[in-house]
Amino acid sequence: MLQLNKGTVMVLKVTRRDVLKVGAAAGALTAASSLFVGRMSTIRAVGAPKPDLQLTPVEEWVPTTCWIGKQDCGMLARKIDGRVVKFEGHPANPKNQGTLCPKGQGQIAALYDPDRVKTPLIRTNAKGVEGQFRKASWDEALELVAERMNEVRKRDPRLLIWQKGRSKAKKFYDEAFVKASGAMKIGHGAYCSDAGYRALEYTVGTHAVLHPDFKHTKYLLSWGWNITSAGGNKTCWLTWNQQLDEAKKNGIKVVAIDPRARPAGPFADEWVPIKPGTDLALALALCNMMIQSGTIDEPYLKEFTNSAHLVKADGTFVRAGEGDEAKEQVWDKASIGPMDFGKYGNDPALTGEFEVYGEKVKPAFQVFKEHVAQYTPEWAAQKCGINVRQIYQIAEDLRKHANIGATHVVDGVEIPYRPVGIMTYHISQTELGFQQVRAQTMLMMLLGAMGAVGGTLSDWTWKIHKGYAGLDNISITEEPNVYLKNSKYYPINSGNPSIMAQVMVDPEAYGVDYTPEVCIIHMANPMTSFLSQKDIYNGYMKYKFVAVIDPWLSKTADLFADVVLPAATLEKYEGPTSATDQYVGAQTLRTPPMDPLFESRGDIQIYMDLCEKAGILTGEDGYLDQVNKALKMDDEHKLSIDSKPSGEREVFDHWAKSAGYDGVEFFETQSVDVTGPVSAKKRYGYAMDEPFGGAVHRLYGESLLGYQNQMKALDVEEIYWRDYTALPTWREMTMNESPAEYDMNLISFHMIEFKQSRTSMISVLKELAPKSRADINPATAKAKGFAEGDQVIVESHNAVTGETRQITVPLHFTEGLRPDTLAIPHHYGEIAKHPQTEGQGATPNTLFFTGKGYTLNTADQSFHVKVRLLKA
Ligand SMILES: Nc1nc2c(c(=O)[nH]1)N[C@H]1C(S)=C(S)[C@@H](COP(=O)(O)OP(=O)(O)OC[C@H]3O[C@@H](n4cnc5c(=O)[nH]c(N)nc54)[C@H](O)[C@@H]3O)O[C@H]1N2
Ligand SMILES: Nc1nc2c(c(=O)[nH]1)N[C@H]1C(S)=C(S)[C@@H](COP(=O)(O)OP(=O)(O)OC[C@H]3O[C@@H](n4cnc5c(=O)[nH]c(N)nc54)[C@H](O)[C@@H]3O)O[C@H]1N2
Ligand code: SF4
Ligand SMILES: [Mo]
Repeated sequence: MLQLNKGTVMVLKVTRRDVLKVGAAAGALTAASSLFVGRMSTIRAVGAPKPDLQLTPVEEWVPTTCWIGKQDCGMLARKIDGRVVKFEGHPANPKNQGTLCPKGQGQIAALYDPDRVKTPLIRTNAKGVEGQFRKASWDEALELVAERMNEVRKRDPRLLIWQKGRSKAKKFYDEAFVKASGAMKIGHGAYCSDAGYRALEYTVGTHAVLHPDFKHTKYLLSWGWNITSAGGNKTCWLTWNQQLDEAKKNGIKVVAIDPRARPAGPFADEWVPIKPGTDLALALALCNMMIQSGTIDEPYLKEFTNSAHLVKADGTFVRAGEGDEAKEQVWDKASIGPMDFGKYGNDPALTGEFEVYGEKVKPAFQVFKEHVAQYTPEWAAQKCGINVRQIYQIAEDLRKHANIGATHVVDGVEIPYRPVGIMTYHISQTELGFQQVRAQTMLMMLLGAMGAVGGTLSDWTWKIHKGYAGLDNISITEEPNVYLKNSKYYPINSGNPSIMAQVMVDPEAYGVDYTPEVCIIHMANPMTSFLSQKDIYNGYMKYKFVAVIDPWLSKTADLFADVVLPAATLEKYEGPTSATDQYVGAQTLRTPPMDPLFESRGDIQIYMDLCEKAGILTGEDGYLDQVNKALKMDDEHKLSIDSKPSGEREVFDHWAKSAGYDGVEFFETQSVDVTGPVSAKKRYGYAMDEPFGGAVHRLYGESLLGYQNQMKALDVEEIYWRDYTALPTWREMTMNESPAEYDMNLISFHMIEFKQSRTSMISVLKELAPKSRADINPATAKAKGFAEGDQVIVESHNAVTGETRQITVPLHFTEGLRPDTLAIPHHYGEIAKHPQTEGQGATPNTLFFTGKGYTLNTADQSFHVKVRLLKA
C-alpha cells in the first residue's frame, strides 16, 4: 500500500508480495516518489520473494522526529516486522527536506543501546562520588521523589529547583510542571546564547539572535557561525545549510569571522581570523566607518529607533509631560524646537547640539557618532589581531550591498531591501557578549537592515517579546533569589546555574537567605555541559535530594542523583513543534515508532505519573489544568482535570482535535502539517501592520545606564556595573590580566559528529571522533617544542582569583586556527557512566571559570579563558 497526499508521506506497509506487484508497476512508482524507488530496489535485493505468506516480513515506514537535535527534523523509521531498523529524513518536513545529519542516522544506536538506564534507580551510597544504585519499581521511585518534592514545596517552595537543559515540549515541562509544582525553573541558556537573546530583546524586541534572509541576502557576515558543524541562530544543523547552499548558487558572498577556519570551510569567500572575545571592537569600528561614510538609513533611524531622542549631559532622555505621560523629545528641524517623538510630521535631527529647557542636549545618534569615533579600523585591527585591510573590505562590502533606499516587493508588499545579513549565536557567550551582540545589531540598524528584505532577521516571525518592555523596567531588589534575579549584581539576568551554584555555597555573601534543597534535573547534564565544573560540583553537593530524568546515567546523575527516572529516547510522544524553515510554515509532533524500550517512559508520561503521586495532577491549577492552559485547548477538547488520561497519546489526541486536526492520527500518519508560505508580513519586521510591532529600537540604552547608576548607589563592585553603559563600550578583557605566561586563548566549539553531551555514548558516532583533543596551529606547537599527538597539560588561570586548573589532552594540528588560540571541542569528559565514553578524554569545562570577570553583566557565561601548555 503506497499512499501519497499533498506531497506528504503516509505510513507505508510493504510485504515481499507487494514488491513483486510494485516491480510490475515500476513506472507508476517512479512517478509517485523517487524516494520509494530507492527503497524498493533495496528490498528487492534482499532476497527472492517467497510464496509462503507466513514467512513474509512486513516492512513499514513510520513517521517520527529526530530526538537528538534541537530542530526535531522529520524522520521516517523503517520497521521490519515491527522492529525499527533505520531512519531516513522525512521529505515533507521543511526543516530537513528528506535529509538527516550523521546524528539523525546514528540515533538508531541510542534507541537500542543496551547501556541505557533500564529501570528506575535509587542511590545506595554517598553523593559526590561514583554512584551505586539499586533497581526500583516506578512506584517506589516516583513515591520517593513526590514525597521529597512535596515536603519542601509545603515548607518553602523556593527550596524546590527544576533544572532544565535544552528545551523541548516547553509547554508540558517548563510551563505546566513548573506552574503545577511551584518549582523554580532554571535553564541552560546562560551557556547557549542567552546573552544574545537579551541583547535582541532589549534592542529590537525579538526573542532570538541574528540570521540572514537567505533567499535575498547577498552579503553575509558569518560571525562565529559554525556552518559546517553547528546550528547558528535557532537551528540545529540542516536548515541553514540547505539555504546557504542555495544562496551560494545565487551568488551570496560569505565572510567568516572566527578564530577557526573550519566552521565556514569551503563556503567562505574570506576568513577573518579574529582574536577570541574581541568582536565588540570590530563591530564598533564598523559602526564608526558606516557613520563616517554616511552609509546610514536616516528614515529608519528617525522613525523606528530612539536615535533622534535628545540626550542630556547626565545620559538621560529629555522628556516633556508628567509621570507615565512623559514623552521623549526630539529636535524638530521644521519648527526648530523640541517635539514629542513620533508626532506626525516631525523631521527630527539625528545630529547636532541644541539647547532645550536651558540645557545642552544632543540626539542619541550624535552621542553614538561621537562615541564610536574613537574606534578606528586601525585600532580595531590591533585589538582583533587581524589585518586592517580586511576591516576596510568588510566596510566597503557593507556599503556596496546595503542598497540604502531600495525597496523590494514580496507578497505584494513593498519592503525596504537591504541584502546584508549577520548570522551569530553561541558567540554571544563571551566576556562582552551582551554589548557585542547589541553592537552587531546596531551595525545592521545603521544600514536599516533589521527586519528588511535580504537583511538581518532574528526570530522565525517578527514578534515582540515581553523582555522588550521587561528589560527596560527592572526593579533592582536587595533580596534576590538564589540565581540573583534582578539583583544589583545582574539586573538583566539570564538565570545562570553556575552563579546559582556559587551562591548556594555562600548565600550570605550575596544577601540570599535560603539554600534550595531538592532539585529535579530534566534533559540536562550540568556536570559536563555547564561551566565551571568545580562550581557546579560544589553547588550540587548542597542539595539534599536530586532526581534525574534521563535515558542514560549522565555524569550528573552518577555523582548526585538520589533517584534516576529512565526517560525514553525517541519512542515517545513529544511536542507540538514548529517545523518552519522561515519561508514555509509547518507544525509537527514527535510520534513514537515503537513503544518505550526497557522500563523507560516518555517524559510527559513521567510528569503525569509524578504529579499523580504528588497529588498535583488533577483539580484546578493541577498539572492537567496547566497543560490545558499551556496548549490553549478549546473547551470542547480540553482534558478532564478530574482524572488521569490513559497515556500521552490521549493527551495529544485532545490537543490535535483542539488544534483543528481529526486527531493525533494525523501526525502518526502524516507527521507534519505544512501550512504554506510564511507571509512577508510575518517575516519582516518592517512589513508588519504596525512596523516592528510598534517597538522603538534602542540604539541608545538609557535604562542600561540607569541600572549602572542604581548599582553604584547600592555599592556594588565596578566589575559588576562596568558594562551597563548606554552604548556598547570597549574595555580590556579580564582574562588578559592573567600573567603573560598564560599566552593562549582557549575557545570551545561544537562538532558535527555530536550533539552537546547527549551523543558521546552513541557507538556509531563515537567511532567517528573517538577522543577529545586540543586543536593548535602547528607553528605555535613547534615553537613550544610539541609534536602532533603529544599529550599536554593545559592550565587555565583566573585573572580575578589567581586560581589555576588543569586537564591533559593530545594536541591536534590544524593550520586553520589562529596561532594564539587553543580550541577544545565540547562533547567529551566521560559525560555518562557508559562503556562507550570511557577514556574519551577531558572536557574544557573543567578549565573555564564562572563568576566575577568570567560572567557577563547579564549573568551569562563566557567561554573564554587564558591558558598555557605544559609538558605532560
Ligand atoms: N565546552 C562547551 N560546553 C558547552 C558548549 C560548548 O560549545 N562548549 N555548548 C553549550 C550549549 S550551546 C548548550 S545548549 C549546553 C547544553 O547543555 P545541556 O542542556 O546539559 O544539554 P545536553 O548536553 O544535551 O544534556 C542533555 C542531558 O539530557 C539527556 N537527555 C537526552 N535526551 C533526553 C530526553 O529525551 N529526555 C530526558 N529526560 N533527558 C534526555 C542526555 O542524556 C543528557 O544527559 O551545553 C553548553 N556547554
Ligand atoms: N552538530 C551539532 N550541531 C549543533 C550542536 C551540536 O552540539 N552539534 N548544538 C546546537 C546548539 S545547542 C547550538 S547553541 C548551536 C550553536 O551554533 P553555533 O553558534 O554556530 O556553533 P558553535 O560551535 O557554538 O560555534 C561557535 C563558533 O564560534 C567560534 N568562536 C569561539 N570564540 C569566538 C570569538 O570570540 N569570536 C568569534 N567570532 N568566533 C568565536 C568557534 O570557533 C566556533 O566556530 O548549534 C546547534 N547545532
Ligand atoms: S540536524 Fe539536528 S535535528 Fe536534524 S537530524 Fe541532525 S541532530 Fe537531528
Ligand atoms: Mo545551545
